[in-house]
Amino acid sequence: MRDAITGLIGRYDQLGRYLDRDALERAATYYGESEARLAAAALINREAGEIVREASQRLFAQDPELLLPGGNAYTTRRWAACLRDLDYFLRYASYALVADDPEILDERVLNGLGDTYKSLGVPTGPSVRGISLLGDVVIEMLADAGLTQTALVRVPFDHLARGLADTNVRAR
Ligand code: CYC
Repeated sequence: MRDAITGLIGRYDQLGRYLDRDALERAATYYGESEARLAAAALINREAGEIVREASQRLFAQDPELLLPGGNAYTTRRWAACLRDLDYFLRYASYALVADDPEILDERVLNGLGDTYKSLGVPTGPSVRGISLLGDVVIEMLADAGLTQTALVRVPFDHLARGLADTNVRAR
């Protein structure tokens, strides 16, 4: 597991170079964003249950057939697996948010997920929408709390959504 700073220093160490102006600007940006990143992580920690509930309700309102016989979230077991998956996505997004590094999302979440979903018939489109809705809900809650620096909050959700959409394209 890596964060923006260990990644940056590691790259300079490999090159045997001092931290130059680019490196220090990158570090300054990361430290300058720290308050916004921590506020988002704190909100996610506090409201995780509500965020997952709200995102799933929006998803099922958009795609009601998911919950009907033949839908992938039909039966309580699969509905619960879907909420659990959303919870995984949210938790790992919060790690990546604090670290400002997507590596953890690739390693712990995305690797193999496309294949798993494919073999279980979990539909990619609605899963990608669910991830995106998690991001929407987090950003709305942050905005309601008066926090405006929310663009960076989208990044890990977009990374997960794009990664899942891409693995599915490649798997075909
Ligand atoms: C199942 N989701 C699974 C499974 C895995 C994951 C491994 C198969 C094993 C199981 O059921 O537990 C996902 N596991 C993960 C992830 C991690 C992990 C991401 C990283 C930490 O360890 N179905 C829908 C919705 C969507 C959904 C669109 C919710 C957004 O229609 C999810 N995932 C879903 C469902 C299953 C599942 C319904 C059960 C499928 C089945 O058993 O038939």
